[in-house]
Amino acid sequence: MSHATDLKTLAGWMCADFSNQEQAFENPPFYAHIRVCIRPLPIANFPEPSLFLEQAYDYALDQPYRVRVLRLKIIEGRMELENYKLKDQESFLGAARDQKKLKEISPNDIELMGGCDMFINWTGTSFKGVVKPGKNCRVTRKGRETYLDNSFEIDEEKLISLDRGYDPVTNELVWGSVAGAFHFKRRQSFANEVEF
Ligand code: CYC
Repeated sequence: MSHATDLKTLAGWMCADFSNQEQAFENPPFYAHIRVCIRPLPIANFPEPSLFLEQAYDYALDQPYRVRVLRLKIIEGRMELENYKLKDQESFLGAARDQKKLKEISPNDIELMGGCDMFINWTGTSFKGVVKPGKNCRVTRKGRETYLDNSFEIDEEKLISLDRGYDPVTNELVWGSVAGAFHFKRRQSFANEVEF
């Protein structure tokens, strides 16, 4: 059984090669086949627990369209997650599937995405994350400024994730799944690579 500040279990569950193949197959107009690959960054370079994330279409695994570093922290008895961009995303493309590249990343290569911190709570059977309230996580997409509203849930079986962007003035949905959350399953776990 896990608990509210169990970074190791959370990281162990997050570090995997995830696919929503079943969902994409069942509902092709609404869900593309996406792969999410998360690997721990070596503690030699990142003394604070940090994960590297790549999101890609299954047919273009070597050209991920979203690359981030996620830093896990314990603050006031619960966990939080900070989101970082890569200053030069191009130089590290594919690092989630290439340990040699992964080892070349250092804290100097990343940049905090202000306003995008998340709370992560233990539900008793899973961890649930949500971005901190206040519409502060701004994402410009299709030339429009939006704020992120999201939630994800993870356990031993699955990763469920819903990320959407809304217009800060009208609260109208601008981007994100109209059909609901993405359901990912693990193809391969990297829990054994977690060093913290
Ligand atoms: C955006 N997703 C975002 C943003 C944050 C997260 C902070 C806004 C800033 C940014 O572009 O990074 C964070 N979402 C998360 C985290 C998880 C999550 C930490 C737990 C793994 O689910 N994002 C995912 C999903 C996936 C997704 C697994 C569903 C397919 O990690 C989609 N998130 C997604 C997209 C954007 C986004 C498409 C918009 C990015 C953009 O247009 O720039």
